[in-house]
Amino acid sequence: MFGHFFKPKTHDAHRVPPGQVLTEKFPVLTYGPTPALRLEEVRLEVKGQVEEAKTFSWADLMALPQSDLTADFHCVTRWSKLDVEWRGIRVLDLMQQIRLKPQAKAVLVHCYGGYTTNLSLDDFLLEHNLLAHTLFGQPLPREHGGPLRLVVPHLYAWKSAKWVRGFQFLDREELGFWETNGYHRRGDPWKEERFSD
Ligand SMILES: Nc1nc2c(c(=O)[nH]1)N[C@H]1C(S)=C(S)[C@@H](COP(=O)(O)O)O[C@H]1N2
Ligand SMILES: [Mo]
Repeated sequence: MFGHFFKPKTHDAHRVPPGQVLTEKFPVLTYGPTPALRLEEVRLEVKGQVEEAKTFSWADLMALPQSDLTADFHCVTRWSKLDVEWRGIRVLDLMQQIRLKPQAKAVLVHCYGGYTTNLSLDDFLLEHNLLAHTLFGQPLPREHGGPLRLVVPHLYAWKSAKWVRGFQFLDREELGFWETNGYHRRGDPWKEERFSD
């Protein structure tokens, strides 16, 4: 379906989670239409269980520290891509701007186009999580979530929400789009958390 898959070289085998095959391409996996957004209209809204809700413009986001991330990408439909190179704003750097209420336990990620996905606060507040605007040194292509997507590399890629529009902090877990349609609430590829029981 996505061209040819291959088995990892021996030295990479430990990087491929169970049940996954490698691809050198970067397949596009989108449910529904692909939003077209101009940078001037992009907003990132942070709301819910926070002391003060905040909205970030593109300029606000670019003024935050910028970081690189090289990470493997694992789709639950069984393809993995090693060493994807992203650049953007670390979730932890964004969250320096936000004071969470003590009861915040989970986050529901909202996207332009209506897609949602859920994360526990523990899975969200990790150093490697990135709001990416650049892929392999180029502006993030629209089909891959440009201008701005979340990258959560330790979980299956459906958690890496494209065209992200906001973070809603919650005092208890609320499931997102795929999670209400049979996918696992967490999605750790190393534990093969593909589907809910
Ligand atoms: N907004 C949005 N984000 C999304 C999706 C989607 O349909 N809509 N698909 C998810 C799934 S299932 C995967 S595997 C990855 C795919 O990212 P890619 O298209 O850049 O490969 O995006 C995730 N993020
Ligand atoms: Mo996926």
